Amino acid sequence: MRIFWDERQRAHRPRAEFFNGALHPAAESESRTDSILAAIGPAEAPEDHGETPIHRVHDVGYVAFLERAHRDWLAAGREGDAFPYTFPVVHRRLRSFNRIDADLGQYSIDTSTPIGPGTWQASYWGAQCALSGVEAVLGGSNAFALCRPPGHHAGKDYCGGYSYLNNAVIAAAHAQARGAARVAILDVDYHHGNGTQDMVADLDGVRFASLHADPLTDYPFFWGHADENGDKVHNLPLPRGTTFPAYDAALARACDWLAEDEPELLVVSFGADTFEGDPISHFALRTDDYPRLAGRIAALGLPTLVVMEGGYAVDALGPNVAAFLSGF
Ligand code: OKP
Ligand code: ZN
Repeated sequence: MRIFWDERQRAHRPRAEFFNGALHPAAESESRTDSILAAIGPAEAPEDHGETPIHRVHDVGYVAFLERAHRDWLAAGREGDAFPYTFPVVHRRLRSFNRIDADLGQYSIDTSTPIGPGTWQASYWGAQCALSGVEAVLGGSNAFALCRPPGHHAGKDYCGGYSYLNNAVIAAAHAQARGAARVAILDVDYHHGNGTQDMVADLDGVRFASLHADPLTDYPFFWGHADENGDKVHNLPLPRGTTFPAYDAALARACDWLAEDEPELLVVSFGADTFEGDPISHFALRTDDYPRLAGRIAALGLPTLVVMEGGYAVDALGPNVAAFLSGF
């Protein structure tokens, strides 16, 4: 398993996120990286594939916004991380403004995803890890892209859920550009990958299956329900409290559905926030469940890229990631 990580990803250091009527310390912290690196050993730096593979799936205006948002924020006389506060509610007219607060609302779905001075740099290099991971997989070795910040809540033209660039979708589209006709994306983070689901709608030959907490009870609420399922999307919402036997049964169904399409390559969005000790999540997987979980995915027998998504029990995060990767 080749491992990709870039030190420039450390530049994203969100201080706080807003929910339940208050600011809380950001759960998606830089210490997550140290826990993972300590457990899985040395990583390779990615190659720079530039912005072309990002523009293949993200809106040009959105990417330009990510690059300049924090400068505009400072120019408006603000300090700290940039946060949105007004959103273009469904059916309101989108237009271009010369106002950072309008841009933040237009390109965000929530108030958990602040933009700081290093957010673009970190997201860019995280995406490069995913792209180098694809190259490794096409070269015959499975790969793990230690993407931080995560990506699966980011859509074509929006950030959300601590995610700015959708690493899994950038990787899948790059694999297609390099010749893979059919690519499967399997999302095993605790939260539904709404951004991935939205973006996959625009990609012929890409299927998305996801196991996640029922959005009736958990973020992102407005996506991830079973009645969204169709030819390209297979959501398997699970109740809070889910333990490994029920999780594994749902995973078997997800894998069978992905295999039907005979994909040439698999991208796994892996979140360790399904862990019993996760501070913001409510499943009950244990560290020694992760090798078996990964074993079922590996049994698909596909060239596989794993991209990192969530996981917030920082001390257990490294051991959980190492346990998962050991199953391949
Ligand atoms: C990102 B990933 C916390 C409210 C904030 C945002 C969750 C983002 C999860 N109680 N919710 O999928 O791990
Ligand atoms: Zn998550």
